[in-house]
Amino acid sequence: AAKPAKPLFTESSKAIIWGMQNRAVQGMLDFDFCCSRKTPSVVAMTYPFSGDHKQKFYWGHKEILIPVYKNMDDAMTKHTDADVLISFASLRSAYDSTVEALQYSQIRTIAIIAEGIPEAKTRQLNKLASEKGVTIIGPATVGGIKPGCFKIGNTGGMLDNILSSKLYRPGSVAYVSRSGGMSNELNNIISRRTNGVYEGVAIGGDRYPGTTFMDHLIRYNSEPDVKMLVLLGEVGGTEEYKICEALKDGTITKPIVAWCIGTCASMFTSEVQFGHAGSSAHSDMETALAKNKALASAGAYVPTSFDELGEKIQEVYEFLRDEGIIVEQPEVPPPTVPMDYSWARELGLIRKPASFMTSICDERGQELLYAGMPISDVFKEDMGIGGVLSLLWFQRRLPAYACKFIEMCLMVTADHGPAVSGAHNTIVCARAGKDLISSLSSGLLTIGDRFGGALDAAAKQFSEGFDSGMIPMDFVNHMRKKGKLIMGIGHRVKSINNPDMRVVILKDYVKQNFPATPLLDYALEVEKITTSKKPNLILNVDGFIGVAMVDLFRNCGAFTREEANEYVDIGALNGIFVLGRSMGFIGHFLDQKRMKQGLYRHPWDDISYVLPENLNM
Ligand code: Q5B
Repeated sequence: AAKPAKPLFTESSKAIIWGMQNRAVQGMLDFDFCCSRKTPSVVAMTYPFSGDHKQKFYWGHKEILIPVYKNMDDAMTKHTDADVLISFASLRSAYDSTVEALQYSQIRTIAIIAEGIPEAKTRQLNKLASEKGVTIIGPATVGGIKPGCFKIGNTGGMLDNILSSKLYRPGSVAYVSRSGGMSNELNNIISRRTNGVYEGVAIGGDRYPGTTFMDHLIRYNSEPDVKMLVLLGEVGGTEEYKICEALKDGTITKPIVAWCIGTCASMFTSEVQFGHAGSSAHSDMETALAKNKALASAGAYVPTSFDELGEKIQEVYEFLRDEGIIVEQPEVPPPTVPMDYSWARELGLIRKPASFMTSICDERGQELLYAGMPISDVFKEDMGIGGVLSLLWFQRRLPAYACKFIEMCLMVTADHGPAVSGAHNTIVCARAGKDLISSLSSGLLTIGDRFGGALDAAAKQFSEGFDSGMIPMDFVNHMRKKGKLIMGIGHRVKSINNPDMRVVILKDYVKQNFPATPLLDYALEVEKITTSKKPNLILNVDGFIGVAMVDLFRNCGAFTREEANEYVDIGALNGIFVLGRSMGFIGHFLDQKRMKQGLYRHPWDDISYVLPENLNM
């Protein structure tokens, strides 16, 4: 019997991963756990574009930290037990990072996942690796898997696949394929037809793979626990003929089931290039048909089609089992690896009450939805800011006249000069060197009952008076008796002699477009009474918008009475002033910055200092 070759992977193999491939790393750790490995197979990650830090992963239920090093040298010197490098480097950086890894004698195996590395570069890598006695798997591969021991990156797919193909414990069948995708199909076929996979390697689809079919088959042939071999070759190249020679000269002694895919190439009238760089026949010899024929005559078990590959594998396996060459072992269930929350949820296996609910916007799908309406439709229908606001604030489409009214409110409240409280605060804040958001917030925080924030309270007070059947005079007297100011009444500079044009504009529009304005009419009657006492006690811009919005809610047909009241109660209407005036505050901020205004200090002569007399304590 041939001397057993040193296995590429054992249950104590440890890898350094090149690249921030957290999913692949977690997949490897889950595989390790369900194989009952004692320690994780990933000891470190290296990635030149990140600083040194640690990444969190699961080891079964537990959370563990795996170090990430910016420099490969640190990863190697701090983890001298690592003997495998799995490189997820791109085709641009794979060469340099592999050359670098080859400088470290601890590394015995390198898997290169990248596709598209120039062939000349791959050949240089292969030469260097062979000088150093390093096994390269790839490039252009998913890698390989040794059940119970080690899994390269994403090989074998997700955990449910690992479990269903029983890749957590060794079987007796070792395979080699070119294709990573097909290697997963082999895992499936072999697990169904035999006692399972002992080891499987996908050498990769490039013309010059780092290791060849023969490298792995010879290794498997000398491995006592491997009882039969499976080869999945493909159209292109002549590597399969070396296997024919090895079968004939006795280098390969174990039964081998072989199939080269790509037999359909003969159905095409021109040369066919399949998915891999190497999968194209340049001569008759390189066709899948010719290679299958040669393999069969060399003594391999060759099915008549890929569909029959499983049956052929089963046939050979059952023969070996019946001969006592393969002794089936009792199945031991693998340890349970907890399922990731997101995956379990996707499979519909778990549910959890959300801690957070939303009903206005959904950004998860292909297209952003405002209250269920795709953003492209919002533009198609030219809904404008008023329409967007109606969707996001009220979850419904309001009639066009209502959207226009909302936009008009935003326009008239956009600014009212630098002297008003909010603009003043914004300006002082900007001049103190603060940023836009701080200055804007400073202005917004000034909005309240007296300044700009009287819309909701006005809507509520006038509604209560009107709904309770109080005539306007009684309402005014009632408020006075309670010692309360009527919200939405009064202005510092505007009066009946100096009317507020903003209110005039809105009033004209509302009178012409709203279906009914009972509350506004009531408020205007109140205004007549208050202005007869003092000319500045007008229905101000806050009060006007407040009562007009109540008329809109109650009469546009889009809200129930309860909904109309609720929007007032929850403070929606002040939002109109806040939103509108934000435009002005931002304008004031930019204005101050543009004019390079320095720190504001209030002049002493404008402050009356009224301290208590010296108390002579
Ligand atoms: N009296 C607005 O006051 C102001 C009365 C009233 C009954 C009233 C005041 C008020 C309610 C809140 C309100 C929004 C503080 C205003 C806005 C946006 C702005 C701002 C801008 C912009 C003005 C004098 C006499 C007193 C008071 C009586 C006053 N208000 N009676 N109900 N509401 N209104 N805020 O002029 O007998 O002499 O003691 O709080 O609606 O913020 O441009 O500046 O776009 O930025 O200082 O338009 O009306 O009057 O407090 O000296 O009172 O009138 O009881 O009577 P004034 P005061 P008496 S819009």
